[in-house]
Amino acid sequence: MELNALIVEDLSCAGQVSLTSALPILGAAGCQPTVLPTALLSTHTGGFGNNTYLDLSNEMVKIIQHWQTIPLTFSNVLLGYLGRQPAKIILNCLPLISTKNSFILLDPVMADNGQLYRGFDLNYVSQIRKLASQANLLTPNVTEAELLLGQTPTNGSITLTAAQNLLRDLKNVFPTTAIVLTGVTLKNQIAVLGLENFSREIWQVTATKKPGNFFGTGDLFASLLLAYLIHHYDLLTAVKLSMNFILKNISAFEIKKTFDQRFGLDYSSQLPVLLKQLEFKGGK
Ligand code: PXL
Repeated sequence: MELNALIVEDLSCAGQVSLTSALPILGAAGCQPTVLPTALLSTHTGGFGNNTYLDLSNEMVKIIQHWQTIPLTFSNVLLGYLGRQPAKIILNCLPLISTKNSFILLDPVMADNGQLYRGFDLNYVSQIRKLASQANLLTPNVTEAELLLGQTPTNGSITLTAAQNLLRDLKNVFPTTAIVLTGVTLKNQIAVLGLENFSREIWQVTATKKPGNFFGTGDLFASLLLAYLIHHYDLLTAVKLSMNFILKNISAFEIKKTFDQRFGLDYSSQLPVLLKQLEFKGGK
């Protein structure tokens, strides 16, 4: 995979979500990230009250039009929180900014714990469903997986068997897309399940669940995953390393119990580890 990446996500000014974590991770990993911001917000929409929201759909169209005049296409594309209209725009523009061989990771950021994020509705879900069929890798959490399947979301806590069924059902709907189902909570464990294109076998990576609910963890996970994949790690190893990165960061925060988790995870302590792993892999 070539060392370039386009990140299509919102810019939430405060709180480490979306672009504010994907950009430093993919930049540090030497992936020369280019950004296409979908919306500008004062904070993410999850718990800070009346956040501002500027939809950047019109600007995105102009940015892409300009890109058509310069030699710029992307071998890797990370699609995350796409705002309201932007999902439609991306559907139209994806062929213009990617090539036939581009690797598209769609993190269908739209819901968690049984609830759509503020500002999203079932129309957005259906746009994301269309996009998902064009992605090479999909990384939904349990609620997003249920929504993609047209199911009424549960509260996000399911059994292992139900999670495996969810994964298989998704694979039937999106047969050419590898799927990593995140945030499967099993008693005191947290699991990530994967189903790839070359095998019908589901794999699972499990870790002890850490207390707390840091915002932006899913965004961080998707950007780490892409960074490792670009550096030729296989998907299962990339998932293990990404989970490890996040769990180590959370441990660092357990010491600071008063930290307001709405501001997201400070990933900085693990960046040297990431760089060492990528250096070892010889990609930099
Ligand atoms: O971390 C997911 C996310 C990304 N971007 C925005 C959000 C959220 C979750 O609440 O509100 C704007």
